[in-house]
Amino acid sequence: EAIAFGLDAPFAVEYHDSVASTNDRARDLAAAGADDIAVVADEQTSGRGRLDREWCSPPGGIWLSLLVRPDVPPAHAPAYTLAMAVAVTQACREAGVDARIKWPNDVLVGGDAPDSAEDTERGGRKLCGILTEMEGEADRVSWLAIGTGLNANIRPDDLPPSADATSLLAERGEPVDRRLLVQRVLEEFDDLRDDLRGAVSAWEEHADTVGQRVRVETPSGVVEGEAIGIEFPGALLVDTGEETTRVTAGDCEHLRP
Ligand code: BTX
Repeated sequence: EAIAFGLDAPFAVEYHDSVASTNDRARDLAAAGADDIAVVADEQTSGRGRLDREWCSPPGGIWLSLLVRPDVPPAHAPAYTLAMAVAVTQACREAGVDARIKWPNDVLVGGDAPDSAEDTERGGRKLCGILTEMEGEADRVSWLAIGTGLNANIRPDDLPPSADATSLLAERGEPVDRRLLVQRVLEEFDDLRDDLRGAVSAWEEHADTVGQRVRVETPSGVVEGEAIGIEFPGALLVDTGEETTRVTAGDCEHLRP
């Protein structure tokens, strides 16, 4: 199946067989003045995660960066990451995979669902990660590149062994139609971006994090407690037992009771 052709999506789509990073390509397009365009690649040769981590991007994935120029302050950017996580989760569920979101930017399978017997030691298998980059002034975003790495038709052997990763292929036992999936993700995102507060509520419905005991490594230290909610545009509220802390960035681990 090819992801290149016949897409009927609410965004222009630029397709690459192989590219260093779709986020880098989106940055270049932003510098050239482009707007509302999705860059999709079959393979990335230097895919990036957060904090300069490597993102393994073999052929068969959906490596997607969506360039948008919303008229919002930079502080609202996290809501776009959450909206993308919701869009991906819904599209994966339509493809028959019971995906859940872990704050802020991971889409997982298994592990934290209350009735899940598997992965009890591991906290879920990572299906997708999102890296949003932006440029802007103090009061207004110039552009946002929402980079989404979805392990679609990737064999388990081709995923990083240490990362508890999974793919739609591994979960379903058969490949997905990537073209349709890209289209559904873009359609869902297009709906959600017009109602970001609604997107943040939808996020809460699809997320496992709220209600869990969590340990979050933030840039200013570790926060541990019960995740009690999410607050627009994307802060996690953690009840530490002494106070409610708003966490805006960090790596979150769900703790077992
Ligand atoms: P993250 O920093 O939350 O996660 C990165 C970590 O995830 C890695 O350190 C590794 O342990 C694990 N990992 C690496 N590759 C995979 C994979 N394919 N599946 C599951 N786990 C993996 C998450 O960063 C954000 C990733 C965004 C990727 C997209 S792809 C399109 C766009 N272009 C680009 O270069 N990055 C984004």
